[in-house]
Amino acid sequence: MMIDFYCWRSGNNRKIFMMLEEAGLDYTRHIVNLEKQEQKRPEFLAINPNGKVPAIVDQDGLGGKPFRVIESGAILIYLAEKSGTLRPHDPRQWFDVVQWLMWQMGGPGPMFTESHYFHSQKNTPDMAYPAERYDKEAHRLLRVAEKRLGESEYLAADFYSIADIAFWPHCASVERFGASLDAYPNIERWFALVGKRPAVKRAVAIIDKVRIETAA
Ligand SMILES: N[C@@H](CCC(=O)N[C@@H](CS)C(=O)NCC(=O)O)C(=O)O
Repeated sequence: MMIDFYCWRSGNNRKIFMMLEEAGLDYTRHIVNLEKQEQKRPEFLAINPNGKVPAIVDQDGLGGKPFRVIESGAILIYLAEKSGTLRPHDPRQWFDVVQWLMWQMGGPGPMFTESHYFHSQKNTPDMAYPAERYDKEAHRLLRVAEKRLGESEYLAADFYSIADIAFWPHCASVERFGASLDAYPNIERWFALVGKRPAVKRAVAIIDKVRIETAA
């Protein structure tokens, strides 16, 4: 039985494509077109009351019954648990992973998005202050990752984990808030390393296909 994956082509969804490909799980993608506001339709709100993608429904979920999961970080944990992929059993290693996953969910996830938005508005009256504030925070988070990836091969530890999956898609578009990975050699090294994984290449190819299918 398959996993129904409600998705779009944007960053938080890319994490789930990467994980589904890594775990080799069967899934069906259901495009929720954000440009048509499909995420706010009642039929999708019945799946995710928060009106955002990604969301999954595992038809063979907990207790063998359909189980719905929302929030990309929770979906990554769920899929790691379900498949046993990228799920270290040593509690110390697992909580290192969970900490860096939560760092991404509360830090770069929302902050890079806001920074991108306010960066694009910075010449509009009253927008200079929020643009500067979010740019500063986004660059600070990049410096945190840069230091971390200078000490450790991957984000959470010396092995690839769902924390890397969570951060990777957001690093592909830092120029949207005026940053460049050229200035962050440790992130650049790690970004290339993760990008070489066959599952990541498959996920990127699928997302490109979705982009073509959904081009207006
Ligand atoms: N915290 C959520 C954020 C999800 C999110 O912001 N999704 C975006 C696409 S990447 C979305 O659905 N935006 C449409 C909207 O906000 O109406 C997660 O990590 O899953």
